[in-house]
Amino acid sequence: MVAGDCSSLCARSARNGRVAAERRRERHSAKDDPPILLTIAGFDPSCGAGTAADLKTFSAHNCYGVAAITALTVQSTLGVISTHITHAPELRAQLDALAADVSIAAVKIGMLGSRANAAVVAEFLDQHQFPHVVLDTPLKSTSGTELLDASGIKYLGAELMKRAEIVTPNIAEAELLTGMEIQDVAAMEAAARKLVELGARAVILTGGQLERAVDVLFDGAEIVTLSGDRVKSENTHGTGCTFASAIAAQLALGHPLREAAMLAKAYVMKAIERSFPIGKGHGPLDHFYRMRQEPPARGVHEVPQHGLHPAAEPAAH
Ligand code: PXL
Repeated sequence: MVAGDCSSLCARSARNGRVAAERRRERHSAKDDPPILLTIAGFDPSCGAGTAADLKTFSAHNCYGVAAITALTVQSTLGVISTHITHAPELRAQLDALAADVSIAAVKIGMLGSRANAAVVAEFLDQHQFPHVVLDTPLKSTSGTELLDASGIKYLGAELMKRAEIVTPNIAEAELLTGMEIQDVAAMEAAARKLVELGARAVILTGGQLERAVDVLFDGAEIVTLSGDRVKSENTHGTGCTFASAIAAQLALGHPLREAAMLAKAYVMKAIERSFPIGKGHGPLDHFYRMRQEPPARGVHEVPQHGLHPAAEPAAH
């Protein structure tokens, strides 16, 4: 075969592929498709936190996830070794490519790395007005590595908080953002109010570090405390990312804010409870615990009553 034959054949088969894909799209009804959620966050190679945790959470809620990477972190379950922040134009290009292609039902924002990236995200949100935006605020890793630079933290407080439907800091992050000291639930409530004064539309301040795992939700009108038992586990890496992503998924699925927060808290508690260690340090949650059924107890068997075999059907008289 000569080269010309091959290239015209290839062009024809590519054209046929495109036409077939177009026909499939036309026949397809989008009504029952899962919502598409975008995470804007860093990559953690141990896949406990960041984009990997977010995408697993979206999938566990029957949503489809896409991701724009703000940083490559070098880390394992033992902690963060280094971070390599994505340059702002590259982040912008990822966001533009995704928004031009898919319809985004909700955005979850995690590690941003730099003020320049935070500014790109603010601009992107202004341009698109997405139905739901959840802003998580990972500022430092547990091992102390900076996840957002100092001017980025100021920018987040002044510019990003007001663009989100809900902000989800933990106690240490709320202390950094408000300058307040938080040691009990009363102080959590005061800090949640302060964050709303500073521009947040709603805040859920997570108190996983406290003896009782109480979260405080303030939507500018009413304070709601969500309490739960502290789940004892070493496998808590990525809890914040998972919680914020679960809220984004529940909002995209149509739940109102308070309900979305309660469902997300229940999911996170169960995912910690069912977690398993994968390395020598803090392991991830089990995002897919719902897919892992406990095996039946030994000697106990569920016998289907109908439809297995004519012998299993009730006799017709
Ligand atoms: O858990 C906060 C967090 C978020 N995102 C990324 C991280 C971490 C903590 O290490 O690495 C990418």
